[in-house]
Amino acid sequence: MVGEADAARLAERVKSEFRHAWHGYRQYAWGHDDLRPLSRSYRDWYVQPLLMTPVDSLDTMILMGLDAEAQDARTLISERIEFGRDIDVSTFEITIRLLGGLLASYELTRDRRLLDLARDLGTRLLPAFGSPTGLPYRFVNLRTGAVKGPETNPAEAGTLLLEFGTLSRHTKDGRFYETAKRALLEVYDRRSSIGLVGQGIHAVTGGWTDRDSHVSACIDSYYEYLLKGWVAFGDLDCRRMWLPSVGAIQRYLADDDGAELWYRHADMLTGEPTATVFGALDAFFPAVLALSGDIDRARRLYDSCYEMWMMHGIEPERFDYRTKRIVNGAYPLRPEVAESTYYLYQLTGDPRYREMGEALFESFVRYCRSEVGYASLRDVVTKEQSDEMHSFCLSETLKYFYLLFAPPETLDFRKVVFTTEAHPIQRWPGVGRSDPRP
Ligand code: DMJ
Repeated sequence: MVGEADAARLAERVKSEFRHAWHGYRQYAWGHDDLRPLSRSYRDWYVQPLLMTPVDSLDTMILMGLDAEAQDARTLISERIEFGRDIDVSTFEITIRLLGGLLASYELTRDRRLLDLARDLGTRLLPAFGSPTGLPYRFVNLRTGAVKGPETNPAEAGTLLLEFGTLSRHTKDGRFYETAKRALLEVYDRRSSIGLVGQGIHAVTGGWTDRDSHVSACIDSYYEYLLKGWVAFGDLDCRRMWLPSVGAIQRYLADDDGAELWYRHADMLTGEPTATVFGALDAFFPAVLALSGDIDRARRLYDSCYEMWMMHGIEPERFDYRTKRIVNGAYPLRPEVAESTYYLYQLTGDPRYREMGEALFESFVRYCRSEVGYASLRDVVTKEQSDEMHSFCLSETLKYFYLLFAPPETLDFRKVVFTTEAHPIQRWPGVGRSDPRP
């Protein structure tokens, strides 16, 4: 049983592990995107760094009350960040990590410099949506607005509304909301006659390029934003799209034998099952189900995810839940199980989620902590580490572990919605726009 004193101790422990990860970045990767923890060096995503780790993790520092670290990061961001670069960036990744990070930190600090940066970045991302369908290209040049990568997927095309909507809120410029909302509608309108989407779609033709349907990579956060667009903005179009979508998921993708609940892969046109593969990314779904009010399925799927984690003491990227064999054994410090633990604790108050969260956190530290920062695992069976610390380790994984144990006044769960990158944004109910398409 994790009592209040234990919870306070665990919150402090998570905070000190965050500090360990951040100080690794501070010492060996300062001014760059990511820390390489084993070689004690850095990785930049593009030819010029965009400060991925500091921007993505600033709100975690603020929530943890790490004032000196947060101040340091804010100074670095305002002095060094420059978005007008001749680089082709990922529309999706830059939106969820940088735009979301800047906006959540702006809401927590009211530092206008962060909002000005967000407005500049959002404006530079807008040309990505200039396809004939309104679906965004995967890449956009931040200086020229040139686009490339028409072959996209529901997750990359449909996980932009919380960030762009929040930018509209603070700039009073409705273009951001409308553009991202249109992209979401365009994905939904191309669903199959049985209500499923595939994992590949072409932004120019609007045709599907891959019919594999599931709740995993390339689709996952599209569903998340249908629900969260409704919760965050009271957007009734999002509600109209979420309800039948989750109905189709339950009908064709849920694999429920009465004992265990999992979600499989199926053909989007026929619903025919194609694979019994589940993975670390899919573990976001208990959180989404819980937020939607489906606590029973959320609890049962969470138990499956916990079993997946405990099989080897840490979760594999993908495994076959029928044969229990690993399909991809890497662990890149993903947050989804911690996220679902936090949601279920918030929404049920059941102390078992803190107990399970403690076990998850202890194994996360045992296997992934390195002398400098945190390291991904190449293989969850051998526990061999690899030289990567993704920014979501600080922005998401450690944030969700912290919030699971932190006192309630740290953040009011019911007043915010977390973006897919765990950036808490204030709810803005009633803004709900109608379909912005001509
Ligand atoms: C994060 O960038 C986001 O959570 C995204 O939605 C999925 N992948 C990573 C974390 O696993």
